[in-house]
Amino acid sequence: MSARLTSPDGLPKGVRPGYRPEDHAPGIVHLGLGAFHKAHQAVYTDDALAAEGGDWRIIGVSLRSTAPSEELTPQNGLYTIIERGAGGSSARVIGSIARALALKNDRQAVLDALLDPGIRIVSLTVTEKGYGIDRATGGIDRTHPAIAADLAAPDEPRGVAGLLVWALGQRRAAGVPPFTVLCCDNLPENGKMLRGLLVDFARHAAPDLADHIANEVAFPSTMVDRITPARGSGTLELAERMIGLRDEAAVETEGFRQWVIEDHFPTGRPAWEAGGAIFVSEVRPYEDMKLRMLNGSHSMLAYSGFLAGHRYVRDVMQDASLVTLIERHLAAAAGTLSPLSGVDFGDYAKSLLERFTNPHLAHETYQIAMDGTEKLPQRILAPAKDAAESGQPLAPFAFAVAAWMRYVLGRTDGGETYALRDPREVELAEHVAGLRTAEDVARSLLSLPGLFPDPLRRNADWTDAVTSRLATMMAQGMRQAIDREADAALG
Ligand code: CS2
Repeated sequence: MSARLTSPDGLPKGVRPGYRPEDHAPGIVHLGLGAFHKAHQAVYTDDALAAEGGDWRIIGVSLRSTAPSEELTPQNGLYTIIERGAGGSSARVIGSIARALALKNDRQAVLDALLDPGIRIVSLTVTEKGYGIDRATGGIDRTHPAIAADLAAPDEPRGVAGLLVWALGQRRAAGVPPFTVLCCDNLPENGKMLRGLLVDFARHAAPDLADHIANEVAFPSTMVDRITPARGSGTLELAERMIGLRDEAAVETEGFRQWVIEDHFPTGRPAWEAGGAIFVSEVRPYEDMKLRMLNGSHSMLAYSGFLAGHRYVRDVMQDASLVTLIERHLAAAAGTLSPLSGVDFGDYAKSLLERFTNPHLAHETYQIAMDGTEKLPQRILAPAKDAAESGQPLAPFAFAVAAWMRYVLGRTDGGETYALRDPREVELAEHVAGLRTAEDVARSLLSLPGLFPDPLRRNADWTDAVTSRLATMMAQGMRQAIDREADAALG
């Protein structure tokens, strides 16, 4: 068995970080130390450190799991990133993570890090459901478990809002400037959203802080992109073959990466442009493009592809009818966007089809299907509403929603059951329990509180388009429904 990765010494140039990690102090706390962060922001930070130096290493924190810190700590934060493209694979070791902590085990160290004046940015990838946001009001969702717990005990925070508001309050009391809060989750206007959440949380938990957070803390929005599957069974063996050392924390990802950021960092930032990050004054158009085109078609293909028996996205891309529907979806989503200077949505769609086809990426449809109630609003329902308002085709979005509703029934056409993995899974199951017809299922799910925008719910064209597709899926099976829909699309 090979020795374990613990130091960059001895690694070939090009594989080891282009700087001495121990020469750089931490400047960032990152909440949500998952594969995506390791494949995205940590890589950009690695590039920035190599190009410009600075005290910008990352203290990574997992809020729930202890696995990331157990994997990374014995390796001094080092791990391999394996980029897998059609043209081959490459590996490099990332040195930007200075420490890996788990809130459960290292609570005091996490709190100390958040108060450290050297920490100038707190970034986050906690998934859409991690925030506890009420999408209707933009404020806190009091039924969210972490929000409820943190409101009850604001001085012993454990969720995102509780931790950040507590830390910003302590920093203000100690005369330490606030950190910049950088949301890196797939949510529209994610900086603005997080600001609204924290201000509302503060109003309830620490009212004298609400204005301070609203006026003195920077919340730049960002669009993040890199397709990063959950680690597969072969990742660690592959890493060992590629770098000659054992690495329990290796990540596989695609070659492509993109990061568009609003340049508002009053407390400084790493030179992320060294890794290719783009700084703009207005991120919203990029976010809409990515959420509606990439993530929207991802969700559509995940529900329909999973129920048609496709385990991976790359398998979906071998299904001619589904490719037709993905192309149609991309065009419909593009039709809802305002023009973006320098970007051709047709070229963007082509690049997405290529990325989805990557034969070396084992990205499970079941992984993308997770958390539908958190993902549909920005990916499918917002563009559907815009399409309805401007008289553009509703069919692509109605097909995606019908596939999600079919998925919510919890069993395949062959009768196999699966877990929904959605924060509202209990409520979803209750909503469809005992219902037999597509009309009843569609009516019941369309009435879920806070999910479908009212103008869509009241739009008979929309409800009919969803219901008729769900009826085909339920009566004839997903295979038939996909083929019929693709035939109609080709018209
Ligand atoms: C995917 C995203 O799991 C999902 O819902 O759509 O994680 C997607 O792979 C990333 O946003 C790509 O940047």
